Amino acid sequence: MALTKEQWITLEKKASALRHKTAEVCVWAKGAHIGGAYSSADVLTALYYYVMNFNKDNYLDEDRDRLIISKGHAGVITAPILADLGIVDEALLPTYNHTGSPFGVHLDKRKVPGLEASTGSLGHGLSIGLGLAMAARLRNKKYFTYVLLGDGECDEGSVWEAAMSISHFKVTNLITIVDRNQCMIDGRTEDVMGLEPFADKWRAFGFDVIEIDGHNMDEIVTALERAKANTSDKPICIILNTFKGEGVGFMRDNYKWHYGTLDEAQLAEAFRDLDAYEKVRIARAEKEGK
Ligand SMILES: Cc1ncc(C[n+]2csc(CCOP(=O)(O)OP(=O)(O)O)c2C)c(N)n1
Repeated sequence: MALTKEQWITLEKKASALRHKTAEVCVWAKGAHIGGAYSSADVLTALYYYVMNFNKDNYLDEDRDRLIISKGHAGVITAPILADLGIVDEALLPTYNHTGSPFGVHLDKRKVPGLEASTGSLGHGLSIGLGLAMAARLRNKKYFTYVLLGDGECDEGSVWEAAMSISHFKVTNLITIVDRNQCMIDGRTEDVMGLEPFADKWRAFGFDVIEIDGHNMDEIVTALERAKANTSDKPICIILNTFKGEGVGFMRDNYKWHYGTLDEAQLAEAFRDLDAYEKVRIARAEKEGK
């Protein structure tokens, strides 16, 4: 158990608030990648609000932790997080995906403070993270680099080239995280391009694998802390078993909600679901938290 009950509940409330805000941004944007934002919402909350040394006062410091959101279409939740952290202007969120906005549907590092890399073209984030992590080692810096990949993204060969290098060079200050929601843009991963045995593939590339429920905040934090404390020379890949659209009944586990927008009735239904979901999640933290 990594979290106290209080910390766990605080993170649950934050993840829920972010899911609500993401739905609003999706409406303002007239469409965004909401399904994969929701599968990643819990790990992003754990990273930005508990695990990482990253905040509005240090986001430009050399020693800050780095997170590369390689599945860059999760911008629809990244922008609200950076606004909530006070790094970007919250008043600009309604412009998301509009002409002239600093926020495109994929975020641009040159326009969005706090963003470590412009992503959206899948398959590049792990190599970017590898470079940042090797730079830390060469310069004797203590920061950690985290890279969040989509499972569909792992169809890209470049992911595996980076994986090969990470284990070859024993880059253990890089923590690879995969959002294994089993869905991609136009189908289920196992129908489009089978990934299984997925964990064994990472093992074959020289990684130790931690596989967890990606919607259990305590498991997420425990896994990240275990990865940070790794003293072996094998890098770690955390596979998060998640659901696309987690939190909203009509989106959950449905690849058709990879990208979409919400009309008024759908937004109201989504909010009702998210409110009920928050209650269930908090009840679990109350029951299982210490
Ligand atoms: C190089 C590249 N090819 C294709 C796309 C189009 N695309 C956008 S999202 C996506 C599916 C990604 O699936 P996954 O990584 O599982 O994302 P998630 O389900 O977590 O949202 C694809 C193919 C892209 N953005 N970049």
